Amino acid sequence: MFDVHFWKNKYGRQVDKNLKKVTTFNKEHTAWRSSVKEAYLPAIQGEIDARNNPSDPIHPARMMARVREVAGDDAIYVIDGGDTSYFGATTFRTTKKGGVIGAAGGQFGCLGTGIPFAIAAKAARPDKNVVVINGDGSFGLNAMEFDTAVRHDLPFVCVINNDCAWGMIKHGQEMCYGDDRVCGSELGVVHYEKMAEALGGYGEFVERDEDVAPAVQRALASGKPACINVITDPCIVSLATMQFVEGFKME
Ligand SMILES: Cc1ncc(C[n+]2csc(CCOP(=O)(O)OP(=O)(O)O)c2C)c(N)n1
Ligand SMILES: [Mg+2]
Repeated sequence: MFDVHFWKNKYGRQVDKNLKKVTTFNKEHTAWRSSVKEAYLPAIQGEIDARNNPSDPIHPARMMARVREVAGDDAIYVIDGGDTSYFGATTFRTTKKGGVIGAAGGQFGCLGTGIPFAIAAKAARPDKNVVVINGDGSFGLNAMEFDTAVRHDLPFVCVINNDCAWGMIKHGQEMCYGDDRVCGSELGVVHYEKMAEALGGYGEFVERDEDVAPAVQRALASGKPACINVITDPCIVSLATMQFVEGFKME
């Protein structure tokens, strides 16, 4: 039988010691972070270019950059989705602690937490603009909470990065099994913004690059819980998905 006490005595103390070393001595990560950034630059150069140039269909990195331009670095951003989380995490910055909030359970964790977290953020900080970036799939998990937000007058803007799919899963299927063997991961064009409108919120459907920023502006000005449903390029695969899929291959 596995003896917990024996395990704790034999290995536990060493783990404690190592953790202490890490937390006590390794607080300065600047050099390490710069070397990682440098190493990644060739891989993310395309995304950096995409942010700065209009695209048709809209590149998700471009869509996020436009949202950031409008909402600014003083807003509270909440991120929810698969590939969407990657593009959100690489785009949004904040000047304050807690200004960019990821999924419950950490990055790429539990889908569906975006809208509830946005409602909580607005309740806690009514003076702030709160923007949630949602994948279209993850939006569906707690979209009914628009009703809660309307009832309690807690306005936030939900921008959907709508790639018409459970993108991270679909791209994984394509890479592992082939483009013709995608299963259960396509969602199609759905007018989620109409659901927000029907519940008393504000909604807009966006397909063109130049319409993203004005739509987000109107949503912020509406003073209502808002859903800006942006159709983005379904062929873009995030670096996170590529790394996951490659990492899981056992060869
Ligand atoms: C509650 C929950 N269910 C399932 C998953 C597995 N999962 C990870 S990413 C993903 C697809 C997410 O799709 P979407 O929200 O549209 O984001 P996209 O990847 O398309 O940007 C799924 C199903 C999860 N992380 N959490
Ligand atoms: Mg999606």
